[in-house]
Amino acid sequence: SPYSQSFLEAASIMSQLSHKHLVLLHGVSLGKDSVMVQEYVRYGPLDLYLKKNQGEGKVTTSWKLQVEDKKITHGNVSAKKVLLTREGDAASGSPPFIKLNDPGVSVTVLAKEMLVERIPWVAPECLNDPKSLALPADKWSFGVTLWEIFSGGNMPVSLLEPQKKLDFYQNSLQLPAPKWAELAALIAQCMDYRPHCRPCFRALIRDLNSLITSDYELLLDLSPADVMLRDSFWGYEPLAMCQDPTYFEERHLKYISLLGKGNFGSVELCRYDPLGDSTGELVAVKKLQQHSAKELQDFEREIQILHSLQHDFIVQYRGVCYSRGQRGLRLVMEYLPNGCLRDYLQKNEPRLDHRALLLYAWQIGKGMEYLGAQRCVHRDLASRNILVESETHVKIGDFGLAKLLPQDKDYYVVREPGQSPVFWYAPESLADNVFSRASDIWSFGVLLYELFTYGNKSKSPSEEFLRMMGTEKTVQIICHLLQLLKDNRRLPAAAGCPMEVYTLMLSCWAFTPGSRPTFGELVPKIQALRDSFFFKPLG
Ligand code: 953
Repeated sequence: SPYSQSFLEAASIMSQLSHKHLVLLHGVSLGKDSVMVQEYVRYGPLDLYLKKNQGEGKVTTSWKLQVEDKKITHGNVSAKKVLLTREGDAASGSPPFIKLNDPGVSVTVLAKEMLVERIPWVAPECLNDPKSLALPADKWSFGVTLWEIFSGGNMPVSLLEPQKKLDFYQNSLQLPAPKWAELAALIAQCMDYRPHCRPCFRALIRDLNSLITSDYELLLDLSPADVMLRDSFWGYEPLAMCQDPTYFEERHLKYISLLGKGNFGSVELCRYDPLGDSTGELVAVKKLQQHSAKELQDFEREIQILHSLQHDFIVQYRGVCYSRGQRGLRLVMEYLPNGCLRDYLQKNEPRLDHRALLLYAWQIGKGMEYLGAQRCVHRDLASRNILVESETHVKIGDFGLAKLLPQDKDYYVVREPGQSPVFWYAPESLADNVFSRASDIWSFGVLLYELFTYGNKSKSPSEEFLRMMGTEKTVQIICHLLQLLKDNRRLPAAAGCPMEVYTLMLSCWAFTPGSRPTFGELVPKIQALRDSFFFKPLG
């Protein structure tokens, strides 16, 4: 494959080179998984090292690229590819020592989306024509790497979504200039959009050396005040973005376990660990199972919808991860350690009284009332899509089928029927694929039923309805279900379910959408019922 060929080329280049500032290649091992055997470099990638030691005022001394003489292009210069051999020590005056790592897969064979991912390190001219990779491209990357090092291993542009990254180059933008004028000038010279205008490495090294001798002492002992000054140099905005990411880098998302899997997506527990020391926080990451254009577009809408929502009873959007282009789009959410409500009800039935169930119903109702006010229809309200934050707090946890209502209509007609189990569907959804806030109310009634059966599998809506039907094929099931509902058959009252609660369910299951209550009307009724149960023992 072009990747393994590129890998061998990188190895071949590294094997021809020997320099104290280049990582030494011991050899390669070829096979199913080819590996390069390199010297061990103690402190690892410079960008992570800088981030870990942010605010401590450690500053690296100059580092030199002397491949120019050999007319070899590296093609992937960045702080990630710089390894730290020795830390600097201000007290003894010994400077840090770094080595440039192998370039990895060459930009000349990478897919366009991977190139976009490498913005701003990849030179603008290589984006349109990767074959134009030459020494000037390394000079650009060198400028970006300088900026990266002096900003403490941060690179705000790398966290932008792909289109914004492209816009950055299209508009010939520059990184925020540091206030240290000489350094700013050096970076600006390297990051010239005209490749032939970038200075040669000899001149760069000369300029860097003069910078080091002029300000090195001063920079080695940054007081806290200096650190604040340095941070304000770089403009607070882009750096604040790195500290509070809504764009998650794939390489820092460490997979821990699978939380759930559906027809369209799966949700994984990950640790977002940018420092690589397991101190990062746990997050829930949703990704697609399939990657057709339609699914991708729906997923992008789902992300937009969740991003726009903020409510106590709706799972919190944390950000997105764009890895390996579009295929790797992921939705990052807060992690709720108690999982989905259906399983939680099954496990904790003995501890959960009717007041607890009505509290969940009230919270979901509040969340749905808010959702409706945003003109959003959920379309898949069921206990499997509710997450448990704590024994007294639940959240609507998934918006995979959610739609925003058009301005001129209060309903939505979908082309794909039966995307979620039909036993939660209102009759108009079964008959005509019509979804509305009133059809969400129907599903809420079924969810209430699930609550009061404690998620019991043998009493689940599917089992109950199928018992009323016998064995049939999907299309027949839908027709039969619709007929049952027309005949005014409904799910039964669960054993021990209070009559008032069952009455509430039945009101949600009014055949005509207009006859069902709204969430605004339902929520106070649930509250009143809950209050009335205060003094009643478990029935
Ligand atoms: Cl709630 C939910 C809906 C859909 C999916 C799917 F199909 F995309 F994988 C998964 C989930 C889900 N999220 C589960 C589950 N058991 O299906 C568990 C979670 C979960 C657990 C903890 N925190 C968060 N989500 N945010």
